[in-house]
Amino acid sequence: MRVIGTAGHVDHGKSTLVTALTGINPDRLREEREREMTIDLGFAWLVLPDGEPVSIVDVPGHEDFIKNMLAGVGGIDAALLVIAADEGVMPQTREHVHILDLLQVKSGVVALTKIDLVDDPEWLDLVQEEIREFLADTSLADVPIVPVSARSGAGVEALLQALQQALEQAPPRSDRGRPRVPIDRVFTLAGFGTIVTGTLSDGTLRTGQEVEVLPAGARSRIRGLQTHKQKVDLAAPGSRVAINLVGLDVSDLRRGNLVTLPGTYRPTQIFDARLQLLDDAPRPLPHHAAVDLFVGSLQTTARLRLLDRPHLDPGQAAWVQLETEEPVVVVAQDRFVIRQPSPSATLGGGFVVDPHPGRRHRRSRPEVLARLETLAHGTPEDILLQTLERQGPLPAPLLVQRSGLPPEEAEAALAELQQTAQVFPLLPGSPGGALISQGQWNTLSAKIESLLQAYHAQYPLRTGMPREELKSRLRVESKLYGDILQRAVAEGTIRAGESVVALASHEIRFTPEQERRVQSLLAQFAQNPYSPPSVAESEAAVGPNVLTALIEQGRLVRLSDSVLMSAEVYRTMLDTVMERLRRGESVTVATVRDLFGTSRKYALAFLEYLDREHITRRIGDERVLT
Ligand SMILES: Nc1nc2c(ncn2[C@@H]2O[C@H](COP(=O)(O)OP(=O)(O)OP(=O)(O)O)[C@@H](O)[C@H]2O)c(=O)[nH]1
Ligand SMILES: [Mg+2]
Repeated sequence: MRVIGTAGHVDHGKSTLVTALTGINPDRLREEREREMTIDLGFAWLVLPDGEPVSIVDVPGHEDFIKNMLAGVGGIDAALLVIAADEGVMPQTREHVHILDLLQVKSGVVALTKIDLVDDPEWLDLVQEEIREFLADTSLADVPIVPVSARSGAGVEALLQALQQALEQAPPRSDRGRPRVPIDRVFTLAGFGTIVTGTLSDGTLRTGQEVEVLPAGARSRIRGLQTHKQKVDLAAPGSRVAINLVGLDVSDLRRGNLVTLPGTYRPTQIFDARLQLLDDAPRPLPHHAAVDLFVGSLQTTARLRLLDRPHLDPGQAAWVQLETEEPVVVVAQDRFVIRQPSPSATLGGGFVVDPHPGRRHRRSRPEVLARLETLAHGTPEDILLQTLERQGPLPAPLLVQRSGLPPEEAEAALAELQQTAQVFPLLPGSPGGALISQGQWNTLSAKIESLLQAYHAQYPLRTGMPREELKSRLRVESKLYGDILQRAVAEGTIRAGESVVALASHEIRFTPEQERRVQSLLAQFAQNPYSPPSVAESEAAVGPNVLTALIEQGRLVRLSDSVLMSAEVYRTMLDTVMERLRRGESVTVATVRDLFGTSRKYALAFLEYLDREHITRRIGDERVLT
């Protein structure tokens, strides 16, 4: 699952464009509709041309609400930067792009909107040039610019295609078995109780699971889960989720809190980080400056300790420690933004290097700085896992090579990862084959499960999803696909036949009315074993879908376009005919007709079916065993 976040100057048409794309007005507050201005985050969703559902977080453009914008962009995969063609790049266009750059959002699309207001094509060219130039030094340097009008609908299709491509380029959402949902909304719903919403990352959540809300550590249980207003039992990383929490009051919860599994994360009030100050930050930062810190959906104030210099100039980067006023939950490599409260301005941002240094570091200590330098790149284990996650299952030698680590170091780290089962052979018991990480496998098997679940819900009368369809939905390499299925079968989650794949728990269930018709049809087959109802008659009796299900279940055998037979009769005929063939006797259409007192048409369909199944071979009028 993926999330797109809007960005851009006030009144440039973000919410209107989201409505045009999704049919959902993200401005849900009365005050927003009255003032025609977004104040807080809005949420919408759509299905891309390729069938993938995606969420959209719509942010306010007005600078007074920049804090709400920051609470929304934390978990996005791609940006939809909206720039009005009649105005071009404006102050919050710049500020939002700086924030996306600090958060290293590299995928996205510029929607050059309101083109219906611009008659002059030269003006449009000029604005595009201005945008290109402005984006050149940012993480969004190479994103496409798509001219659109939410009013006329021009360009909306092209925009959808561009968003789809942008998401294909976004790094994968991984399942590290450590789910976390930074809460961005808390409310009560009559009949349900307390609901929180947010973007799930780093793991999956299931209905019924015990959870913990940090930093307070309050325990609760997931009574219900929803994605895009649909009830789900399992939510995958990247999903927008609404969680119905048991036994917690709205007053126990607020934006910035984190929902996770008990004991998974530990809050901290001091962490080490790499900090970059923006080129146009208004002033150098002194040691111990007070700043507003934004990480996940959380905002708090923090003191900034400069570890390697007396003050930090605009455009410079430094090793720092942040001491936060409130406990925060952060993970190494998490991105954050800092701002000065007044006059309001974004100063810079960076990433977490050590979430739990435990205490203040002495400043200007080479050994401290060297350790931070190493940690910033990640341990060899981290690097191997990242390589696997980006490049898919790989055999050990390729993984070692592509990690870019010294071979001995990589091999030792890989041994450690295998020892602790964080990495294992994709195909159980084949150590020379491709290796996969636990996280990657979790992601993959959850995806298989949810695709099959959706398929079974849509086609309850089919035995399963065609193998090829599942393969293309999973987007895995052909040579790995068989191994992936084999592993899922071994784990007991799915059944894989020659042509279809199904959840192990899937059963075809008829409605009582369908069941009644099935029984009546099967009774007709039993009464007239050798002149049974035709395909057309059976279809008329139970409907084409139920008939297909009966054939897929093996209760009826389809001998030809028009001839059906009950499975028991087919077995009996086959046994009798096989006995003759084994004795070396040949069998003709007339033999079968006379043996079973059936018609010629029926006997012919039976023998031709055996030929197609490669049980018999035809020589002249006779059949022999193949
Ligand atoms: N002519 C024209 N007007 C548009 C278009 N898109 C939006 N508008 C108008 O521009 C105004 C602002 O649109 P919004 O969608 O509220 O802008 P926004 O970017 O969401 O604004 P904030 O959320 O407050 O930052 C509204 O009056 C819209 O009707 C467009 O494509 N063409
Ligand atoms: Mg808006």
